[in-house]
Amino acid sequence: MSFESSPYLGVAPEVTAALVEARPVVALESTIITHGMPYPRNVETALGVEAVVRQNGAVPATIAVLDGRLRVGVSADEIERLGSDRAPMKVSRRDLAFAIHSGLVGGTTVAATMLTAAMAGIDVFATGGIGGVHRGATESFDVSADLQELARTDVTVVCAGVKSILDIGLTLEYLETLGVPVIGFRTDEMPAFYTTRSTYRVSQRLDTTADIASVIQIRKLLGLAGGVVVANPIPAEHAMDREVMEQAIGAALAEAQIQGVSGKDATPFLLGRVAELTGSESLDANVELVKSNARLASQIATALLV
Ligand code: PSU
Ligand code: MN
Repeated sequence: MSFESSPYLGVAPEVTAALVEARPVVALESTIITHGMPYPRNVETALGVEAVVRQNGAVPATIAVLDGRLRVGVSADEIERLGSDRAPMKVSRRDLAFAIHSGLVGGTTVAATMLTAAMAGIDVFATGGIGGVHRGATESFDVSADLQELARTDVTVVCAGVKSILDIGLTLEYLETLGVPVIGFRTDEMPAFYTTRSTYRVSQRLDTTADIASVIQIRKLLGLAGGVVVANPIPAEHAMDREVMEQAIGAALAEAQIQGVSGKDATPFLLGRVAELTGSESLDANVELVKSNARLASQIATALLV
């Protein structure tokens, strides 16, 4: 763990100062900016999420690849660059070195953001939804690298569960196999991103950020490698109708199959089609849940320092 920069890793001075002084820092991903939302809503959202982190007493560290460097903490102008680039790269663990080498603009996935956060010494990370086991994975083998990263990298990821473009049940089984706890914040049920419920159970429910921080600390003291998922349901007033979502997801999955979309393109394609089919309501919901996760992550980062 280093708070310092190197030729390939650039940690913003504000982030370094917070880490050195043991003040709370929250990492934020950038695939959501480059591949997860349309311009300019992606940029507005990324800036808004950083503001939420600050309002909750923590320092935001948006992670991305820019100009041949892995960056921890970027400027508003750089968020604009990420959000408006015409051909950004989606950067997961396997792509990191190439993305730095190529000089391309890269949005880091949950996996790449986690491992970069760990390099910089950041313990808590907020996002919308993590990747998981895709529906039909028994044939396609499409399992997000996010899950393996959770198995090996000691970062807590606050999310709104997993989208039901994925197989939620298989994703939870896979995380159980890897030894990754999925903590439901004030819920017994795994949230499904746009909806608060999924019928699948989380591994444990905790109702306070102090309890969550305690579990994270105990894991650390025991030397248990790997991350923790905190599943924070979308605020009820922003939740979507389950039937409407399931229909859109069914249609998007059918189109992906007809068009032969696979590999790293699968998730952005499905997210894009679902957003188009459900219109601005789903985009609004997405923005709100990310902000809610940023708030909770800031509170957990603060509780970890008490
Ligand atoms: N789920 C969302 N929005 C997203 C992603 C997932 O609701 O933007 C992004 C995240 O960056 C996640 C990545 O890490 O997609 C997973 O991609 P893949 O399934 O190819 O691993
Ligand atoms: Mn995949």
